[in-house]
Amino acid sequence: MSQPVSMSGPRPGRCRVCDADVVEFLDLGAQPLSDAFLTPKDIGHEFFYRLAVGRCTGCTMVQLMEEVPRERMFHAEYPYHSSGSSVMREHFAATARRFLDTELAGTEDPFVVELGCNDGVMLKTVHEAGVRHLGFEPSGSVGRLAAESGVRVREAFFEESSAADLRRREGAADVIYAANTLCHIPYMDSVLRGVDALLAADGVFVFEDPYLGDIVERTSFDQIYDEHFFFFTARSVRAMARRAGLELVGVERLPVHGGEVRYTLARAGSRQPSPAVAELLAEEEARGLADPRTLDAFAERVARHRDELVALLRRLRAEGRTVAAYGATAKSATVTNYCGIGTESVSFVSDSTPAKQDRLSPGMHLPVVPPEVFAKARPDYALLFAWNHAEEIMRKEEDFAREGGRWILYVPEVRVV
Ligand code: DWN
Ligand code: SAH
Ligand code: ZN
Repeated sequence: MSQPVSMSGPRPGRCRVCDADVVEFLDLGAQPLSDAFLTPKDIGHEFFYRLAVGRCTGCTMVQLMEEVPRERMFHAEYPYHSSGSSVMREHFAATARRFLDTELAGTEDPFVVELGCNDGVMLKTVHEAGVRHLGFEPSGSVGRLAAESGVRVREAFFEESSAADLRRREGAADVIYAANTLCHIPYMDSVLRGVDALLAADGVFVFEDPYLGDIVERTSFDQIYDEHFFFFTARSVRAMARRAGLELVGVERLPVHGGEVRYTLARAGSRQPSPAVAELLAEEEARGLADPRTLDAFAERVARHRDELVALLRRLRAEGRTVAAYGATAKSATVTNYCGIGTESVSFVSDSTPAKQDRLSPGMHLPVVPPEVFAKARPDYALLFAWNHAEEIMRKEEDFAREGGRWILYVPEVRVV
């Protein structure tokens, strides 16, 4: 294992990027670990923290007010498998091919490093192309699956010490990549020093994470949970990059996971920023994305959507309808615990992940069952917790709708389809 970094971090209310004051704009209350699916003996021993979000008065970075120690979240039983969605498998295969065909074309003996490679969903393609690579993956449960498909994995957190160690042993990386991982890392200073130690002079650091612009636009408040510490914008990422001697040279909006942005950072002066960077910065400015009033209005909509969802579930229950849920997402911990959705309103959650099945959802203890149980139970309604995979799931479960079942969505609005 690599060296520990200061896990407690600065006092709450100080920015984890620039140390200026952070002002809270949304409190989602006491929450359990979003990916801690329980066995009956775990009941009564759950870890709770206060889930609240604020905005930095200096660099505008939106971030959690309280930090959960990383070992509580990412460990040998981490249950999320990135390859559980065919859309995501294709997304990451295309990402790898893009690196191989453009960024790395012509580079002699290229080296690709990934933070949070999970089950190898992206690096598998890099490995199959015979390209040198390494994935950092602290969660042994999923890292093992990556290794089984031939991917080189280091069971460690990426941070300054582990990155510098890799640089000494294997040389500089041409591409450092992180999908849905950088936003999980409060100790950003250490990670950026690690990137500085490891990145080749003309290399790129590419990462993609849920975009604050989409979260605000769609009121997708369930993107806020323990693992999602930062909520990036082009503006806050550019400020963060500059503090580390890096420049934001590319941005690309992605449709996956309900709306993300892929950011490309390079050493300052090594590349010309693409016009898309200035365009997105201007769009954010025009939308007032960094304006506290925009975030206060978002917080008001969150409370309204909660009230509407709770009212809908109460009405369906009064009418004697049966309601199940679909997708035991990490995101749904926020929804169920913030809205108080327990087994009186949703009888179970269907999920295809073996590590989540036959367990109880964190905090509200909804039983998680395999999809076959969902098909047999034929509930009247299904609350789609995995709304980001709506198309894929509705296609897979077309029998449900054909036989009269209705989907309940709560992003971007509470509605029945
Ligand atoms: O950032 C993160 C993202 C990438 O993944 C992590 N912090 C944790 C995790 O978040 P999540 O659990 O909200 O991710 P998903 O991809 O929305 O989870 C989908 C869930 O639904 C999985 O448990 C698998 C399940 N599923 C299913 O049962 N049938 C998914 C699909 C596509 C299906 O057809
Ligand atoms: N890249 C995958 C996985 C996202 S889940 C995808 O997009 O689907 C986030 C992953 O990051 C988890 O597997 C977790 O174990 C890992 N992780 C958390 N902190 C990390 C760190 N400091 N370095 C590397 N991986 C980390
Ligand atoms: Zn800041």
